[in-house]
Amino acid sequence: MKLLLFADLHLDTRFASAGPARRQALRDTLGHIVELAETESVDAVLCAGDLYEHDRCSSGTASFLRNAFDCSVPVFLAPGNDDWYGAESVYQQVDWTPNVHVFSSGCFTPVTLADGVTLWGAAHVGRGSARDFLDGFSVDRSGVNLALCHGSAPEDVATTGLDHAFLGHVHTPEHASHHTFPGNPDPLTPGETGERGAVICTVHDDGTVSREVFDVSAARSLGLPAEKAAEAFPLPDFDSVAAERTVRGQFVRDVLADPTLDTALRGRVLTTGLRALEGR
Ligand SMILES: [Mn+2]
Repeated sequence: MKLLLFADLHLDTRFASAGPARRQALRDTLGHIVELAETESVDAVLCAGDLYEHDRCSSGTASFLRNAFDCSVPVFLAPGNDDWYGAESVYQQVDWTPNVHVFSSGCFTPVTLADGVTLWGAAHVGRGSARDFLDGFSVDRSGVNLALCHGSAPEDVATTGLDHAFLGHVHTPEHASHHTFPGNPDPLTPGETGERGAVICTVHDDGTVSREVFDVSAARSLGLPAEKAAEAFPLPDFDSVAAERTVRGQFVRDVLADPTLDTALRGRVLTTGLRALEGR
């Protein structure tokens, strides 16, 4: 069985420069992902959350997503902390085509992908930081058991009986024997390294997974390759700002000391916050 995994696209996110073009590129990247799924005849597309940003969502995003996923492949969406599932969420506003399944429970819910292959999906159902869906979970059936969710401590997979967890939230790609973080497919912050993109995961009968990464980034065609991306997001020297006895110095100290932020998120919080506190 072949599954196309992606996560952390962050449609409608804010960029320091070239925002409209880059937000359009994020949409085009999703187009590339769906095209790849159809060309490669995968059995399903999996999105491990942060598909869009609820707080910045533009009015056209709901209809864009409906049309983007109106395709010949089953699509499974697991809402994350930035695109949490709720009454006012895009996930509930969209009249999805029948091939799209949105996980809407805060606990793992099973879906049969094929005979003997179960996909367990869960959703963030409110505002808040990533939670560990794997903690305390255990599968109740034989066959191949796969999970799809945003966040969670991947070392917990070992105690669940799952064969593999497809995860989002950590933007740096990580391909381990029992879990995969695909990373964000289109650049969001400077200095992003690793082989990132859409990951075609072949699930074997014994539950093992082999992976191939495909570059689906539309932003690269904007002439913003990795080296230039750093110029597009000029970053201040955080340590020197942290030494300042200013409002922004205190802000940087607090963010650097926050253990709940991963490197990618910390970079984004600092960049966005410093822009808002310019001169203070
Ligand atoms: Mn994310």
